[in-house]
Amino acid sequence: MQSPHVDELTDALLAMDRVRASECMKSAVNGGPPLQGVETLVVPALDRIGEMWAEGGVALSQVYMSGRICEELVDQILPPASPSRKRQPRMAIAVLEDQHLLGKRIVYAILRASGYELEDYGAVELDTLVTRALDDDIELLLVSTLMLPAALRVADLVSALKEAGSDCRVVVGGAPFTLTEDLWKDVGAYAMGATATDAIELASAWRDDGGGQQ
Ligand code: B12
Repeated sequence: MQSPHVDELTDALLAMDRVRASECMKSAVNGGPPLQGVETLVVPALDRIGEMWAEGGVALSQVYMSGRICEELVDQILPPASPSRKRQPRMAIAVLEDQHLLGKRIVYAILRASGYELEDYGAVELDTLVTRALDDDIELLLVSTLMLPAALRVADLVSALKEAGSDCRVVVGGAPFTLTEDLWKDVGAYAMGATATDAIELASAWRDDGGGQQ
C-alpha cells in the first residue's frame, strides 16, 4: 500500500527541500511503525523519481540529492537496535559492485532493530565479498544490487562460494530482482526479498528451513 504523501514527498525531494521532506515523513509515520513509513513512502517516491530520470524528466543531480535526503530521513526515523541480539544465523549484508547503498542501509538497520547481529561489508567487489564471507563463515549472505550487471554477477558469487565448499545461502534484493520475477532463481540465489521486512522473515525462517543442521 502506498502512502497518500508520495506525491508531496516526490515534489519536496525534486525541489531538494529537506524541511518539507522531513515534515512529509513525520505526517506519514504519525506514531505508526517507522518501517511502514519507509516502505510505503520513501521507496515509492524514489521509484517514481528513478522512472522520471529514465524518461529524461529530471536531472541526475536531483536523483542524487533525493537519495541523500532520504538517507537522512531514514537515519532520523529508524528505531535503535534491540539490546538482546540474536547471533544466529551468522549473517552479513553487502552491495555487490554497485553504489546504490540506501536499500542495504535500510535492510541492515531493520534487521538490527529486530535484534539480529550482522556484519555490514558495505559496497564490495566480488572477490572481496567471497573472501570475507568465507573468512567469517557466513551462513546467510544478504546481497543488494540495483543495477542489472551487478545482479547478474550474483551467479558468479554463488558458484565461487560453492566451489570453496561453503553452504552459505545467498539471499538477494533490489530493483532488478523485483522487476524480473525469476531472475533470483536464474542467478542461483537461495531466495529473494522485495522489502526489508522480507529480510527479517528470511532470517527467522532460516532454522525451520533446515539451516544450520550440519
Ligand atoms: C537514488 C538512485 C541513485 C543514487 C544512489 C544514492 C544512494 N546513496 O544510494 C545515485 C544518484 C548515486 C544513482 C546513481 C546511478 N544510478 Co541510480 N537510482 C536511484 C533510484 C532512483 C532509487 C534507488 C533507491 O535508493 N531506492 C530506495 C531504496 C530504499 O530501495 P531499494 O534499494 O530497492 O531497497 C528496498 C528493497 O528493494 C529491498 N532490498 C534492497 N536490497 C535488498 C537486499 C535483500 C537481501 C533484501 C531481502 C531486500 C532488499 O529493501 C529495501 C527497503 O524496502 C533507482 C530507481 C529504482 N527504481 O530503484 C535508480 C536506478 C537504480 N539507477 C540507475 C542507474 C542507471 C544509475 C547510474 C548508472 C546513473 C548514471 N548514468 O551515472 C548511476 C550508477 C551508480 C552505481 N555505480 O551504482 C538505474 C539502474 C538500471 C539498471 N537496470 O541497471 C535505476 C533503476 C533508474 C532507472 N529507472 O533507470 N542512483
